[in-house]
Amino acid sequence: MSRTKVLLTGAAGQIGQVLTRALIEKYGKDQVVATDISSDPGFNCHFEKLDVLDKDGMKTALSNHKINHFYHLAAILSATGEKNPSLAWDINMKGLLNALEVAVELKTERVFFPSSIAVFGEGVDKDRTGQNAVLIPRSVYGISKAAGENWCNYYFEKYGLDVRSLRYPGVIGYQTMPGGGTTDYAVDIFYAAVKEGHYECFLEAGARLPMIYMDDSIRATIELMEAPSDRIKVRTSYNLQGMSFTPEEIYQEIKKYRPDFTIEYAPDYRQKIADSWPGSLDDSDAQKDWGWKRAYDISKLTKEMYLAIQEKLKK
Ligand code: AKB
Repeated sequence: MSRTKVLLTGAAGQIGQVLTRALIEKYGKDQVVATDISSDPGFNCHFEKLDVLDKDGMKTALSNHKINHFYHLAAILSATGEKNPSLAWDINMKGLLNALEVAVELKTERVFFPSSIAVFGEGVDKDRTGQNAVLIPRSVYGISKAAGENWCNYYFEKYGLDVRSLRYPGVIGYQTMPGGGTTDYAVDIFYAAVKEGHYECFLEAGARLPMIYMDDSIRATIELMEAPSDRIKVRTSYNLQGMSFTPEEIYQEIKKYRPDFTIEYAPDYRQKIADSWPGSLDDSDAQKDWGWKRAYDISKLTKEMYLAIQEKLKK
């Protein structure tokens, strides 16, 4: 096999920035090409502006740099998607189809597609939602991700494209800010705790959702992409679980570091999206097939997040 050379779309996003840096660390800066529609956030690898709706531009970038691992991350998330459904559909669907078509044309070895807990909606057990549970999403974002997973499976079956995917829970990290998601509160709350000592939460106190620490999500992504092809049995998308908590539970954890921290609940339109999502996922297929194992629980996450943000805001 040739040396791994990766290209990412959406590299300036919440996960993209951290994943790009992790891939540079793993493969070396000359082996990574970061692309995004917005400008370079300061990577020390090659960066190109790329709109995922520009199929020719995508093809040129992948072919010029002789890419064999393609991480197609660019997407509009759940909350923004509800405000602008047609934009979410175009970026999430057309962007993915461009990526899959180009990967087939160029015989790209491996493709990564990020899916989400948002693919689930009606008719599932909220607790430990299964790998093969029914997909009746209630958000535009969820509809696009459920369709996207099926397109991935189709390209695998029809063209043998080695495409791999994870259903990400809400990703929580101190390095980057999320944007336009329903789980964003779980990052915002830490900044509010450190800066103001008060947080107004846009979800209800009891809105339990699956979450994952950034380190775990990056490790899962790279482990999935590095696994031998015959270990990948699911070609739609793997359930991935880190931990589950409610706003009130994470608030109580943060109070251990800042006892005077206060919270008030002012649920908005995002509560309806959260209501449609599972409270936890059963990720035993990921564990069994390619060895997934989470490293962070709520207390370890809270400690690292709080201390890292405190340090960051001192500078
Ligand atoms: C969102 O809240 O939209 C995302 C997700 C769970 O996919 N973080």
